[in-house]
Amino acid sequence: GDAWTGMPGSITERSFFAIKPDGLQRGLVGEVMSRFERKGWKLVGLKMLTPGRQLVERHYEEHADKDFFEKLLDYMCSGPVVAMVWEGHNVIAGGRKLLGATNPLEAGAGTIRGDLCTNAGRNLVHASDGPESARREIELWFSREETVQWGRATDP
Ligand code: IDP
Repeated sequence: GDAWTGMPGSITERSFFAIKPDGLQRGLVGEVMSRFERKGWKLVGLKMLTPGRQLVERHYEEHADKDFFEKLLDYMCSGPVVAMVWEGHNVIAGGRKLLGATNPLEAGAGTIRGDLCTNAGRNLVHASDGPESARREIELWFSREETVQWGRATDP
């Protein structure tokens, strides 16, 4: 295929991110997006939606057997999220670094979760955890037409 989901290992690597409902409730959309922009990554997909249960079940299918699964679905479906695709050098691993650990107590100072939240059950932002999940999640949340290919003077 033509890899609209990105080419891992290249500067056109892409990853999926979502600002979770607590991020919108707390008015932290700009703060979170600003950190990605300042890092140097390029926004290539953006939309806002209140996800349905089916979408979130598929998104988190690897956690279906966890005791927190039902609560996780309730949380993720409780209000609008901002779904995003960002592109750039090491955006998959680097995006995870910017977020910090799943449990904000273990997330370092300077990370989004370390700086801005306290609870693993309300940890503000999702980021794909590897090339396979990046591709799977971009395809799950976006159609090809909803992503944008555009150039910046700084890209070369
Ligand atoms: P990640 O978001 O850092 O990739 P995962 O282990 O994939 O973390 O877990 C997915 C999401 O499930 C977390 O972001 C968090 O919202 C929720 N979660 C994970 N562990 C717990 C827990 O122990 N209690 C409550 N929620 C949890």
